[in-house]
Amino acid sequence: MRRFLLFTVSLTLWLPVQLRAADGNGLKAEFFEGINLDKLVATRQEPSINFDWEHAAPIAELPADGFSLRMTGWLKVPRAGRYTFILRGNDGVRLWLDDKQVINHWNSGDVNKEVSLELTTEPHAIRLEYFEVNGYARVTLFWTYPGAKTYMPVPPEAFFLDEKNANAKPSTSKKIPDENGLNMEVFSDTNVTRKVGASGFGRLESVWADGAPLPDLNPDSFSIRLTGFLQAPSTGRYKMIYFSDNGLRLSIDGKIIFSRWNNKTRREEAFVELEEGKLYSIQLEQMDVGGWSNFYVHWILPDTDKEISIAPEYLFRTKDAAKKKGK
Ligand SMILES: [Ca+2]
Ligand SMILES: [Ca+2]
Ligand SMILES: [Ca+2]
Repeated sequence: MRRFLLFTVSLTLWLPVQLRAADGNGLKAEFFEGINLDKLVATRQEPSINFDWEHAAPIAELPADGFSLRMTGWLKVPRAGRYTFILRGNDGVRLWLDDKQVINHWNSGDVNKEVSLELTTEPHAIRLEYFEVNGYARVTLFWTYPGAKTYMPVPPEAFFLDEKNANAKPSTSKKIPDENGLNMEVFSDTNVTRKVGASGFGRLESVWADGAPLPDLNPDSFSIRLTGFLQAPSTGRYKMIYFSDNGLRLSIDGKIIFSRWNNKTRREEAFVELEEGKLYSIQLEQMDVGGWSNFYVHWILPDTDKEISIAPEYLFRTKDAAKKKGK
């Protein structure tokens, strides 16, 4: 009950309350070969529905083209009322809420579909299906909630792996680790100065689109800072690749990997040596000065040639979280 209250209060006030993720945040993600959920190749936990794979593969086991994804879990809204959900991406999407299909666009090409629904604060079963046939691959679920001025990606704090977690009753069952991902600070200027909020954040990528990271933030003048730890899956030379609209800075163990803080939109690459199992502190800053905004950081592992998304299992909010995970 305490956790339930904390969650409700945090999302209701949002600014400047520090969000604390309850145990069991996230969604179950099943990745399939083929565009029709054909052959299951991996199951993992993902913090939210906010992916920008561009031309890369989501995970090493999958090709960059011709895959599909099913995400399931529970959605809990911060207060009762009318919510507008917007699904944007490329290619096909299907969305169910409370076992009712609310969006169905199972075609190739860009998609931008919305649905408006009255929701209670009870947990709502959610299911997303997605496929990528070729070219660009991305999918983000946005919402606007009652009283909000802008829309934003539905944050990880609103997703739960099971109904019990969503109700946040004290549970004696095995805890699902929620330490993966990073810490996010949000600023109401383009120079990471005026801090207006903080929360957990799952990945080194986000599509803000024409919206903002927080509901009342000016979508054309904001910046964010992500901090935490990165663990490398193998030893060797990594090619790091980023894209950002607009500026982006990335440092690993205090060493600057990328630094481009201007109004341009650009993709760039750099090499970095990493050791298997070692924990590296990581900091990413990103900003938008107007219009569309998104960013991602991908990597190509040593002795491979496939660009892939950095999965949340390699990202940790704290050093302790990574140590716990390693056991
Ligand atoms: Ca595509
Ligand atoms: Ca913008
Ligand atoms: Ca922009």
